[in-house]
Amino acid sequence: MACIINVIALKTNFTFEQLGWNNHFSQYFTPLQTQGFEVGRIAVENRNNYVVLSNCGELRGEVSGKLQYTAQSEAELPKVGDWVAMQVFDEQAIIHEVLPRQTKFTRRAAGKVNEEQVIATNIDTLLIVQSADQNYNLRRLERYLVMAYEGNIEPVVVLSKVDLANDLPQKLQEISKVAPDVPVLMVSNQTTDGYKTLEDWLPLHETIAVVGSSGVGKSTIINHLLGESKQETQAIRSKDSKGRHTTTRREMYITSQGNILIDTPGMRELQLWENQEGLSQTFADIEALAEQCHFKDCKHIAEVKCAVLQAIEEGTLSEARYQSYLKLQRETAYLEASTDFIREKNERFKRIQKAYRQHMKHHKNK
Ligand SMILES: Nc1nc2c(ncn2[C@@H]2O[C@H](COP(=O)(O)OP(=O)(O)OP(=O)(O)O)[C@@H](O)[C@H]2O)c(=O)[nH]1
Ligand SMILES: [Mg+2]
Ligand SMILES: [Zn+2]
Repeated sequence: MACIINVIALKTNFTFEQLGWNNHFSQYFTPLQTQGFEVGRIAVENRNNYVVLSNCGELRGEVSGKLQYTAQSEAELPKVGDWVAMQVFDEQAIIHEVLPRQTKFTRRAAGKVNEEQVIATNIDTLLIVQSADQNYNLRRLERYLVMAYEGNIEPVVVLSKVDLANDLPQKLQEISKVAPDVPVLMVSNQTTDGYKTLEDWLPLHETIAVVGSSGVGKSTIINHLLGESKQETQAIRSKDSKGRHTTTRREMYITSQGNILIDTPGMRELQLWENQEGLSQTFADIEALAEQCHFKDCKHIAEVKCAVLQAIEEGTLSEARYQSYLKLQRETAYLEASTDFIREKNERFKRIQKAYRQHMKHHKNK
């Protein structure tokens, strides 16, 4: 059944282009369209199903048996932000394929060394929210920056709860050192300071994912932008919310102006899932220094004529930032090594299986 309406029949009247559709996706979708598939964008991922925005309105979606079976890993299944090819039956969508992602925000699955967890996809801008009170943490900010750059996503820092901060200028200065080329916005959901700047800044029809620790005010900001309390925030559940996450799932919202916002639950573990790229961009200052080291393979630990160590000594590079760089580098190296290890193990297993099957076949034929 093809749907005739040509705008997403949500409460909004936006076209696919206004919801982030572009040539990249249409190039992959055209052949699928000739086979009779519809296109949709994943707005919510529940445990066993999805909410999909489509020409036919808001649909409940499920993954086809084939996609379930052929997906190489959990990360390849549909995630919030994905554009998908699907078949539509009444209010139901069967999702057959995830169109290649343009960007993705991803981390190492909590507690699992070798599993990628895709948080959301096809994001243009990552709003990294840190509250100006006790949650403020430059090392965590660095981690988010690495993840943004790694996923090809433009980062923006939002300092929230500025009503609770007493040393704002100092914090801004510290942030500008850690993220020199990244815009910093400041808001207070209490006094509404900074709301106007945030609204003016928000790019239209781009997908913006809002990330940050639990309780920093992500949902409160989104509620304000939506002009209604669509999202539960901690204040509403204050009786039972001791240390708990209020937002429990990732969800895409469209404001009446056409801003596409993805709310995410606060993340406690931020393990990297990446290679060198995001790290180099985040620590461009250290990498630039490293080029001036005397030894080409300088590890910047105890070498003579090391430009990095010299910068620390002279006070132009902070010891904490340097330690953070080393730590994230170790984490990346460890991940690379263990991924290789698992891959090798899987291949060995497959070889053994194959040999066994051949052996059995040979045996039978005898
Ligand atoms: N003083 C002050 N409180 C705020 C501000 N923004 C949010 N809060 C309060 O902080 C608490 C947490 O806000 P939420 O919006 O639920 O935080 P969240 O980041 O969505 O948290 P999770 O969903 O758990 O990840 C609520 O009680 C808010 O009222 C602010 O700018 N100033
Ligand atoms: Mg929330
Ligand atoms: Zn060095």
